[in-house]
Amino acid sequence: MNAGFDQSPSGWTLSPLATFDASKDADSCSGSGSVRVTVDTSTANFGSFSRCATVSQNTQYFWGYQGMQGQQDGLLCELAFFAGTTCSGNQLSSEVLQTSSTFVGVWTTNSASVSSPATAGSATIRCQLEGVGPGWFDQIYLNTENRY
Ligand SMILES: [Ca+2]
Repeated sequence: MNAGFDQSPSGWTLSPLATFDASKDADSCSGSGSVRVTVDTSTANFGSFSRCATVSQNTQYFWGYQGMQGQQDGLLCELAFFAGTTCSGNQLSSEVLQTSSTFVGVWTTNSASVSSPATAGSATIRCQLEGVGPGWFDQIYLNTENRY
């Protein structure tokens, strides 16, 4: 699912304040990159991006991301499950992974596991800046194995 933003943010939907950044990569991998998010303080719009993935019902999933914050206050990603395969309609459940690190300018990992609801068919991962920023995201995954 292009978890590492190799060459581009292909497969992800980016808001106007989220851009592909070829100069920053969580694994210092040339040819890869990350997504940079900023905030418009005059409108309080925060950069975000998301994608929809199909999921199985009643299944344990591992998910997470690597994030780097330009200032404290951070980053977050939200995982939300839906019935059907198009990530539409009412959310069945959701959970949020916020950066807990106070480190600035270094990549840190946030991960969790969750069981999909009995009627789940799809899930969105949506990530956004929640502070002054800027922030970067890389290696965003949702897997049945604990890896990206
Ligand atoms: Ca990358």
